[in-house]
Amino acid sequence: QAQDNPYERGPNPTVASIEAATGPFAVERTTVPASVSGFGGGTIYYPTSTSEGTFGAVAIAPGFTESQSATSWYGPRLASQGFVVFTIDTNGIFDFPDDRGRQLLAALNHLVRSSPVRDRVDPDRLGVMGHSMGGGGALSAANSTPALQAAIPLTGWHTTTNWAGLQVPTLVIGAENDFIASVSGHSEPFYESMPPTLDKGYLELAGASHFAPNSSNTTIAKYSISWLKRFIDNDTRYEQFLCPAPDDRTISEYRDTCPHSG
Ligand code: 9J3
Repeated sequence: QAQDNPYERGPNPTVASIEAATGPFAVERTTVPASVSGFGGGTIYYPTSTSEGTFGAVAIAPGFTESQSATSWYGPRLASQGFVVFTIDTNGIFDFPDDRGRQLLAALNHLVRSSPVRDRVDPDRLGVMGHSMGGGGALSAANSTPALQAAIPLTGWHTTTNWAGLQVPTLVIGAENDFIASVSGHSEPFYESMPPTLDKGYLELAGASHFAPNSSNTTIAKYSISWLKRFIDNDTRYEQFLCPAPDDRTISEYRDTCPHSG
């Protein structure tokens, strides 16, 4: 049977495949030096295969005082599912969210124009993620750049709570026991402020702290993979994991706009 979605990559997904520590693609990495302009360098994780064409890509920013090591686990985890993943360092570890957002966009620009893997990336299928102030940066980048295909703030922190202009499909991931970026002060108002017509989700990690996104987490991985696949790759094979809303015991609350339209 002919595949009618040109962006679909990899075999048909299962719960086991999105929960797995690694996906079907072998992954290599390359280092981008801090001397690059616009952001602080980073590490690009990419599928070695060139037989399926280009891949979508996502840039990931760390939080306040953090380096790329805080987000390293996303590299192999997401790239092995069929994405080019760029975990970045920011120019300064104290940079605020909007600055981190501009740096995420600079990183994506570098990725598709100048990086050694530029020929492997589809420049029209890009997304942003980030932890805490890096998650605030992901929101900021998505707000300024509607051509992005997906955003995932991870226990995001931003002084702006009104994202009514956002047009990028966004999965807001918060943590129930986050006392640094409380869900009541950050993730929940972020989600609620976004247009009701937007493809958006709110996933609250049960019993988790602000720093849950900094180490391997199967709940974060399986729904981030599903969101990126669904909106960067237009891969409706993953809609089954997002709609109807997930009811994992590791999720204290999920809000959605199912069924997705984009
Ligand atoms: O990136 C973050 O962890 C932001 C939380 C924070 O400490 O903000 C205080 C200014």
